[in-house]
Amino acid sequence: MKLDLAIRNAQVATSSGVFSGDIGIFSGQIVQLGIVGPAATEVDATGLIVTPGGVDTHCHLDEVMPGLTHEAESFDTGGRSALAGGTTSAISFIRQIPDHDMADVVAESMRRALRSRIDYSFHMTITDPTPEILAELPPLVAKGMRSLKVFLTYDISRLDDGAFLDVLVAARKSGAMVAVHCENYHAIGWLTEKLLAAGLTTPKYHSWSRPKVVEREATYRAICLAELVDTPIQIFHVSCAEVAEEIARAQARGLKVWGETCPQYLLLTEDDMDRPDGAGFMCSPSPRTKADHEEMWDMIRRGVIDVISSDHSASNLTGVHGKDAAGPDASFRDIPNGVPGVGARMPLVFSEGVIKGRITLDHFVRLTATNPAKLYGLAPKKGDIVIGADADLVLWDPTREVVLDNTLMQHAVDYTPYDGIKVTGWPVATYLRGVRAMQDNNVLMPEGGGQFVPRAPYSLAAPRGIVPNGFVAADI
Ligand code: DUC
Ligand code: ZN
Ligand code: ZN
Repeated sequence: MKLDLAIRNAQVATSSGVFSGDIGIFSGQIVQLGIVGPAATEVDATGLIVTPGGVDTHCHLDEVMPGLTHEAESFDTGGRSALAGGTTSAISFIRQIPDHDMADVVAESMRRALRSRIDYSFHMTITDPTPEILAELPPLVAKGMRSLKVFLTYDISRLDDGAFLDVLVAARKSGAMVAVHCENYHAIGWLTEKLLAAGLTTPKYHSWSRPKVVEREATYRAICLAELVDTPIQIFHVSCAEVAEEIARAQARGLKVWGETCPQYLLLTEDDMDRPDGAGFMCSPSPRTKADHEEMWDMIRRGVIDVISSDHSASNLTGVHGKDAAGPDASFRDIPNGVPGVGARMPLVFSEGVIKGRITLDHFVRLTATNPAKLYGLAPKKGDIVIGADADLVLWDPTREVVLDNTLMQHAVDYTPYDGIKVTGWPVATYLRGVRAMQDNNVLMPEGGGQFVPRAPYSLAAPRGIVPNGFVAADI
């Protein structure tokens, strides 16, 4: 058989180790590894490292919001940024919108995603689990959107404990994973009122309004409620070791609880929000301190945190929907949360993790590709360099030094919070299903080149079969 593409003489980094050799690709898939046969297209990767394409399982791209508005980042521009930074698949969000059937929002989201340059799937965010909405979920999960997302804070989206339990049970019954944003809504609201009344309104007080303990309390509560009804969960965007400790305790008890963090909790600090452009660093949970970053790397090395996603959430600094839209003296309460990061994630983790010696190369692969792909049912197609997987690959120059700036991100957002950070190691080429999608910062994959990836039932999302009593098991 003549291969379509051979990538030769690379350091090939897989989830289980690194070897020197070739990768053979036919019809978009990896078909040979080691020493491979002749190919129509030959790529010499001498001196380069090849990793699987990044899998970013927490990425807000053109999410349909109330009023059916558009976000700053479309699937086109977000996909362009992803490819520039070595990410080939993402899971975005389909949010329940008041007075709309879930199926309508699914249809609109699918329409928007037709512009994607990368492969994609969706989490479905449930903001009001009425019986009608819950009844809509099983067929949508069966179509491959095999995960639900809930918020325990934010006025427009938070669920109370009973509603959260309803979603957990709906997920268990339909075979979906649940992702949870954990912060205590009432504590944040109460603290916010007190801060604003005291005149403490600037972006730095965003972090004062949501200290670690509000994240830790909600994480512990989410874990307990998930244990009560035996539903696997992933805790989104863990910001500090105190929160990760709650996950570690749950894991030690054998619960199916996983933890994700993001580059903002490994690089940004609460002091960044005290800069003149501090609004650009506001996200929730809040960035913490440099000491917290090191503790989080420990949690990563221990395996308590096993996924690093971007939580790419794009508000411009300027413009009508931007972070400065409420004026220069706006209180932190009125400034949109979220930082862009889909393009920066892989280079930042490669440089801060692998090059600085905090993690091994195969651990980098697991954190940024294999584990998220497994946890959300994208494996074995996505997330590793193995025979039969999609040929989603990144070629890295491990010696290239690059100072990040917004142009390199290639997203639609007007800033990056990582501006000025120097990284060592840079993606020089990205392949999606065997097609060269980026070369030397030029994104070649056209708008619409990405595909929806339906996710089949998978074991990590299955319940353990351990509940407090027979009533919970059988009747709820
Ligand atoms: N936090 C979220 O929960 N979602 C998007 C942005 C943010 O900062
Ligand atoms: Zn969140
Ligand atoms: Zn998010």
